[in-house]
Amino acid sequence: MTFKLYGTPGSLYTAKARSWLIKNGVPFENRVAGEPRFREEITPKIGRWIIPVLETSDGELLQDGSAIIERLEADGLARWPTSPTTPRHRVIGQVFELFGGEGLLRPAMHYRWHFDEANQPFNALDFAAGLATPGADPSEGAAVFQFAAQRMRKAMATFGVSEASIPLVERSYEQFLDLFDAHLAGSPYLLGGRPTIGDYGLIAPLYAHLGRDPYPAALMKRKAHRVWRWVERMNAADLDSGEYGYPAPDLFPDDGVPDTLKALLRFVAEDYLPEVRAYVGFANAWLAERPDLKAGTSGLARTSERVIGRATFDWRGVEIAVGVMPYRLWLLQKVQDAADAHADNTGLNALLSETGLGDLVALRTARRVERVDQLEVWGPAR
Ligand SMILES: N[C@@H](CCC(=O)N[C@@H](CS)C(=O)NCC(=O)O)C(=O)O
Repeated sequence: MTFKLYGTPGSLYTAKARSWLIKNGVPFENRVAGEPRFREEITPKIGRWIIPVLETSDGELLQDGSAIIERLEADGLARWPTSPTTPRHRVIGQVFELFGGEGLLRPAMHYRWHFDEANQPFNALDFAAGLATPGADPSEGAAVFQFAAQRMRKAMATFGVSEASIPLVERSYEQFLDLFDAHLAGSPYLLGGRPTIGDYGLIAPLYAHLGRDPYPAALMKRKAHRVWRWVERMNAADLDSGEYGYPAPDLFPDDGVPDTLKALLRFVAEDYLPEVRAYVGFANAWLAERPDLKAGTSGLARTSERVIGRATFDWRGVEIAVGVMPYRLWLLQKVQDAADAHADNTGLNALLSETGLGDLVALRTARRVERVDQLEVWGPAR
């Protein structure tokens, strides 16, 4: 079976699904969202313009990186298990799926859209390559880039990038690079000798924006060679861990968590937990105002809408506002489901309290988010 992966070369979320397909040796074709077929046939079926979309050889469509990975793994296509099964590793995997896809959006947007001299010539061509009709006149590519760039610069504010937060975004990202680089001194992947779901979450921003756009790619190469190598590794078909002596594809023994990984978890607590608190609080207030919202609906007017409102909170001493997306709550639920899967969570609870991440498991929405027909909807009241 050959899959078709619709996306763009520089798309953050496409990078996650692509990396999984490559690493697991699953044959697929990289297709671009600029294909007329994507706009005309696929988008209406999905209900909104969104990438990535995976098409199976019998025409089934799957949208969403996390759903694609889960489904292909359930179909037996994983070369190595993607989701760890021990309590601590399982939760850590989900924490980094959430943090990678959603928590690194501030640096991903800032470093793509604020360094025009270095980035713009590359991105103009790169956006055209992914979004214009294949073979079209360059003027179509230029128009497509103008349109996308305008939207994305505007969208940047909904991720909390502002004049006041920019210096903090840079400081926090450099701190993340230092911590991840230090962790990778001991193992080629987040949890040891092979990639797991946390690596696939992290690769989304670290490949597509931060490891590939000219300005941040140079920064990563200069400041965090091991992270840059990990980005390369995550797009290689083998384990690509020669400099570690090509260790066996095993996770840290005994559900173990090295100190360098604890330091990364502490970073997530400091950097992202305030945002999680804000959006869970916002969602619960929003749900409380809509007691009659029917299960299976989103409460939004159009299927293309993804944001239920804006939550404001203090981030590293600056007030920022972010869009509240049920999709993020769905990924947060995955962390919580992972924690709920084990009867004995003694070791996990100790780790969460030691790293300040307890609230990530404790903070829940009054209703679950479900994905039905590729869209996020609210489940019944708990
Ligand atoms: N969580 C979704 C998010 C997908 C997503 O937001 N993709 C971006 C591109 S990287 C997109 O399609 N945005 C819609 C737009 O630009 O209108 C997934 O992993 O599939």
